[in-house]
Amino acid sequence: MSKTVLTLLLLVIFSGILLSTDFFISSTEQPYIFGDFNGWQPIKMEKAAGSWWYAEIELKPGIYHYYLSTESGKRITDPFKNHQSEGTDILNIIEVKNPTDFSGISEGDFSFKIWDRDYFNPVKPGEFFITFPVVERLFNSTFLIFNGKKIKMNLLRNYDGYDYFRVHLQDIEKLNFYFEFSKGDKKLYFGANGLSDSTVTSFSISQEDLPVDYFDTPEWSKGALYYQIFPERFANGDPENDPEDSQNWYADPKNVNLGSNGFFGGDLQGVLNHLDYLEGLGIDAVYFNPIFESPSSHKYDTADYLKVDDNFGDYNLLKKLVSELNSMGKKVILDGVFNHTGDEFWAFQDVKEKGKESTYFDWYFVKGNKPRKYKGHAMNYIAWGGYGDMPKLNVLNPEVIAYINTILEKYNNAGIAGWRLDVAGEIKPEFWRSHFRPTLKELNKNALIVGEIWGDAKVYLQGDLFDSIMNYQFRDAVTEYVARAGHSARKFVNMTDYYLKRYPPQVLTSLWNMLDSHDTERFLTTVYSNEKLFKIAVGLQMTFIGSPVIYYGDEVGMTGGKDPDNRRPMPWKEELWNKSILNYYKKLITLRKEHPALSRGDYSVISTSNSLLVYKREMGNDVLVIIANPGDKAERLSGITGNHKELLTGEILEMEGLSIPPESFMIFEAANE
Ligand SMILES: [Ca+2]
Ligand SMILES: [Ca+2]
Repeated sequence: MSKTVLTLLLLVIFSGILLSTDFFISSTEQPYIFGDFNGWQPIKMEKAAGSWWYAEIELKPGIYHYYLSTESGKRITDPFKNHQSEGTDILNIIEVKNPTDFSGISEGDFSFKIWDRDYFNPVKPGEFFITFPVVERLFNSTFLIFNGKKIKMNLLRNYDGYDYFRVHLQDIEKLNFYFEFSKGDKKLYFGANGLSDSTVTSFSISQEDLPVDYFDTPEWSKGALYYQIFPERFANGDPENDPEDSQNWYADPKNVNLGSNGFFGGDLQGVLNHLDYLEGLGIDAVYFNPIFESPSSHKYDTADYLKVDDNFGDYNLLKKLVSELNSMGKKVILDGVFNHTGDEFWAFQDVKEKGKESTYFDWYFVKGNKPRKYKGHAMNYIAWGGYGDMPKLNVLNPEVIAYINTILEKYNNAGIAGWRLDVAGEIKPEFWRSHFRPTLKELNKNALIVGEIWGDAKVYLQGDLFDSIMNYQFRDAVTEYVARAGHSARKFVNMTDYYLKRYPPQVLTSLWNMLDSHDTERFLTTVYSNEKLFKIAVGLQMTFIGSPVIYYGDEVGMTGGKDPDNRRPMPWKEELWNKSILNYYKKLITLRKEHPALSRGDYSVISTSNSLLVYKREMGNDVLVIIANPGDKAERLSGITGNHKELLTGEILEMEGLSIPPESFMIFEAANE
């Protein structure tokens, strides 16, 4: 094919293509774009944060004229694009170029949007992450030209056809930047006027008025270590308040009722009696499953939110417990069950009795005049999971909002540090965004909000809903890698990269990394009580980026299948403890305290090979190399040389060609000279 024919062919192809073109302006009123690309018909711009608006318009290559105007007819000049005088008015001009003009590169190869947190991510004044995704292998390197200085962007990871370049800007005063890259001997730029090979306009915006809001998680939550307590089963400190028919704490789990109507007498005094134990473990925070008045053992069917369950204690005892934990430097997180109440909750009782005549009728979703008796019949009201004893609460009802505010205030006064939100994805985001979050953060700006989200939580972690989530995706990755026969290190990396790449970087150390919970089988059971594999999983949990959550009793080797077998009473006879597991936990927790890299450092993968996983945690001079091999064959280490100290055993080892035994886990730091 001759060059002319090829050019002609390309022109035919490209003259038909549409290129996404971005418009981005600041205005106090809703702006519209009027252009010759659609016969001057108004195009409504979308709201970003602050005073910023944006629009993405698909245009064929060519030169276009346009202007911006508000509803009241006020003309605005787009400061980022070229413009010319048109009599007394200003017209903007934009040239949408053929990809052939840029060695085949087009704006479609980039997806940087300044109004999207994925790319432009303000953490706090002076601190920003900027991420620039480019179609993979297009450029070897990308630079950020920032306030006139050239900064090389790190290739963070390659994922799904894109290379992700990122910079973390700290202590900066002025935001003024564009991107630069080279293709052959050609230099290209990407700025507020799009892609160009000549003049580039910087993204120049003030830190007081950004197109994306600042968002950071509470400082204390970054890398914090949690202990999850299911109060009915942790410790019985007061036999006086035991429910009737409480069962023997040490009875064979096979012969007792662990379910929602089975009781053992655990309570808050039990936790108070074991504060030394929690201190000895070295945890930073306690997450309690629900503690409010409820007829069940799990208490997810609340009868009264303003009352601590009488079998657990009372409000004053809670206050005492929280205050003792706080004085030990430990935070307390409560379980917030706001999707539904229990059917014994007074408002629902009133609706059941009076039907439509009840003041609280609109607190629920009842079809017809009265909630129909549910046992043995179909329900006529919405309930969680179809369980009639958990009627769904109408959280957007202003009276319900006011009631929930009193709950937040009461427990904030007790000194708690935040809430874990039950089935958070089933509640309209509007409730979290406009009511729950602002109210709680107003009471305590350092309060932590953790959603129970099992899958991809990206939309919940954009700054307007939650600070963290129960990170079951971490558990899934560990299960796949450690517990399943494939033991693929690459799969572990892919599964964790999937969310690490998608979530804002500032939430990553605050994610609740769990191996198990009151809703899953215990991890020791998942690995068929293989202690070596369990220790690898715990090792990953304690060294991976995020906040480990220990489900009560895992640390002494408790086993248990799915709910409710995972809720057995915690043994307090030390002869029933697996001391090897407990000491291992303590050793790892000590290392977390000694090495800030483990709790708050950056995470990067060094290598994966079959079952061998090697990754790094790094914070300043604190650099640790973590190595796992859950496979049943030894694997040879490559790419790391020199003497390193293994921190679990204290051994000094030469890393080059080191054989990593099957079913092993190691943490190295470079040995001192
Ligand atoms: Ca008790
Ligand atoms: Ca009770």
